[in-house]
Amino acid sequence: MRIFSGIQPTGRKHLGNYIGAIAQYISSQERGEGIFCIVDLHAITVAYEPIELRERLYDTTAILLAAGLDPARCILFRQSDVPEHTELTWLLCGVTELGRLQRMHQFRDKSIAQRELVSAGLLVYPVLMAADVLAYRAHEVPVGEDQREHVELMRDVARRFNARFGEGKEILVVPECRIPEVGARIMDLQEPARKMSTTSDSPQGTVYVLDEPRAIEKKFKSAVTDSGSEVRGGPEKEGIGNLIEILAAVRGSDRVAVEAEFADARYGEFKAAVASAVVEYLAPVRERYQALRAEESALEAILADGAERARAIASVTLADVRERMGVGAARA
Ligand code: AQP
Repeated sequence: MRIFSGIQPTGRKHLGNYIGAIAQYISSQERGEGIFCIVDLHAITVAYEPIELRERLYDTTAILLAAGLDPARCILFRQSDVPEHTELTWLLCGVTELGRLQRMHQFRDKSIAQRELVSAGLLVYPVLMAADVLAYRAHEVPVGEDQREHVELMRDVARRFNARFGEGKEILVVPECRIPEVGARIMDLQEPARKMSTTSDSPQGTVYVLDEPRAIEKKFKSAVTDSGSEVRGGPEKEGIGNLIEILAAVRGSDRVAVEAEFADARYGEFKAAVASAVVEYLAPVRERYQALRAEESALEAILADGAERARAIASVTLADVRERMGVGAARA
């Protein structure tokens, strides 16, 4: 089984990214052939600084390695090192419905948030994401809940391509979305109705993977809850429900077990337990990160090797797609 996922080089990865996506990447190395891509071309669809982009790319690479991605057991590479992604994007634009792109939640939300330019790249973003996955004929895409709509779109693009050009064959694999049962949508600690997010302006509501233990404890201590006192989820209890979800995810257990364990606890005691579990969960990553991040040439070598191996796979798909679409000279 081939597993593919992409992650943006935003550097400051948060607990939502970690639980929803990165933890799944690590465990998928046991289940199949993992291919993981740091998507710098996606990052340029919103306002950004070129110098920072390179720095954040190394930060993200070091976080993934510190979390446990092993280049000997998976492929880890930088999207822009494999030009097949951009060529396939253009080819797939021919089987992608414009109206669907305009209705995508992420496009609508992010285009409203842009102060200067709403780029065409923001609109075409989901086609690039489809190309990322379809180029590898991946079977599974581990992501958080917010990416479900994008995976649905890429499934439709693959189906449409196969119907139009496949002559009865599945030229592009229709991938399955893999969303974790617990922790698929971690919410902001200060605004529990909103997902924890890189671009939200909520530093106290966002727990970063590289936060110091004291900062993590402080954020959980000030997490917004409700006027009640019972540790259980449900309507009007989004804040506590989110903390229950976080504790269940980092312990690898479930919400029911957490609620049962803390049935008699006060909110303060429960928040402290969640904070200490998260500190323990992230500590090994933060400790390994510093040494890995210091060696940029070693990170480059890992990415270059990954790109070469990725390209060997993607170029085969591209040749098939070009052939089927009648683009370029016919194959001998
Ligand atoms: N709150 C979340 N809970 C669970 N999973 C999440 N993901 C993101 N937020 C949550 C998952 O993380 C993976 C990487 O996402 P990305 O490449 O989009 O990285 P990002 O831009 O740094 O993350 P954000 O916070 O999603 O960014 P914005 O601010 O743009 O909203 C994906 O698999 C995603 O599902």
